[in-house]
Amino acid sequence: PSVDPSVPISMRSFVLNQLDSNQRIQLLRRPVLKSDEMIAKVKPIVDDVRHRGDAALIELTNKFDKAQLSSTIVRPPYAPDSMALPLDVKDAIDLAYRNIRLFHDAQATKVPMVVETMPGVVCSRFSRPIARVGLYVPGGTAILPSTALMLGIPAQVAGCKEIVLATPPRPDGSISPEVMYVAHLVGASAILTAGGAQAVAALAYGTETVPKVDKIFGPGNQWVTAAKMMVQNDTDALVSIDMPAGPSEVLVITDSTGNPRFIAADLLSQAEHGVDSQVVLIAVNITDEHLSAIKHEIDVQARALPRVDIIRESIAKSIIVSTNSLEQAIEFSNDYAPEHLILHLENAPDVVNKIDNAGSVFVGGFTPESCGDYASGTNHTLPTNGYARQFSGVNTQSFQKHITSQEISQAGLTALGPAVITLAECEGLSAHANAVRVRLEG
Ligand code: HSO
Ligand code: ZN
Repeated sequence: PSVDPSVPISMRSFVLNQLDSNQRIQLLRRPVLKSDEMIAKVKPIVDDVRHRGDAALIELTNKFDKAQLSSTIVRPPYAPDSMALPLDVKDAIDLAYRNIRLFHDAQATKVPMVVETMPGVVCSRFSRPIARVGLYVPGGTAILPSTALMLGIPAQVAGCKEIVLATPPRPDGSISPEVMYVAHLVGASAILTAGGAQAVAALAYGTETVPKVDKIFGPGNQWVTAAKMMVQNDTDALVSIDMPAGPSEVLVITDSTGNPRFIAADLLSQAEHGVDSQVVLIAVNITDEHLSAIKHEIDVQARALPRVDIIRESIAKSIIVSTNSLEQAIEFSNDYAPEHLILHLENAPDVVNKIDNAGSVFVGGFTPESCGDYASGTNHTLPTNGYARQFSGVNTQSFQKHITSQEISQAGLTALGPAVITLAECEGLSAHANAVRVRLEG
């Protein structure tokens, strides 16, 4: 589509106090995901891979990725040539690996939790890795080795036995050396050179060569998301997924201390992900001049970016909400439940304990989201679409199950048993009551 370059790249503006409740609800809304429609489209693909296995996978990879492969699975040792990188890129990946590893190591449940609820009644909980996991690393408009790190590191830390990293191949059939290098670092046991719904189906059901996995992680386009939702609902597949995914989001709250250049840069870093990226700025008590300076920076910086065409579309759908109350700003943000929340506020650290819903929080003017996207240590696979109300981002425990256990002594049963008998009789389940009685009668 032709764009008029004289039209400013600007967000729509609203004043929080002037919104009626319907308008407020409207602003909190994300684009509707046409999941039923997408599920109807991916079903034939998923069924095909499920029934014809590798043959279907190879045909679909040829059709969608234009790559001609005789096998879609690569096992280690990965060829050194396939992961040859410029030194600065390798060093940057190594630094990111180190930080993400440190943060995810600290999250692992290592020692069992043990609670003696009554004398002689010992309850405990211990963790085990999910044995086989599939990690989806999108291809498309950008290569995403960072996503391979964000999914591979917690899988490695948790001790998953089979780590299958799926990613669409390039037309020559190869995978980018960055992703290959990360696969090597995280100890991926196989690389599935396929993308889209066909990759998800192969992971969920397995094929002659692709191992079936127990849980599928990772972001993806609508095809990938619909396929994940579909296989999760199939009890034959017996597979779970990390979380429902939607377009990426950032919400920035600023006050009069916010630096317009920093704020604009943060908003644009999210806007460049895709035309559906959700970008929100809440301005607390700032002057018209300050707001104009932010808008000016957005326009100027956007025009200098290679992905300006994507940004033009996403920024046009984005919003600035002005308010004179920090409390109202926080309330709006908690209601929105953003994937990323950036606090460009004078007392940013003090605001953190008022945040109830967000995927990840970036505190203060020197904490760009980009650092969390790549290398500070936190995970960038986060809940979108308002799901931050009930979901956490991907973390080490996403790759673990927690098993409870108990051990009761004879004295413990003597103390606890009568209550269990009473409750069992209450429910009319006498066999349950008997299981205690036979022991107490000794
Ligand atoms: N911001 C994205 C993650 C990402 N950014 C990957 C750059 N690369 C998640 O919302
Ligand atoms: Zn990003």
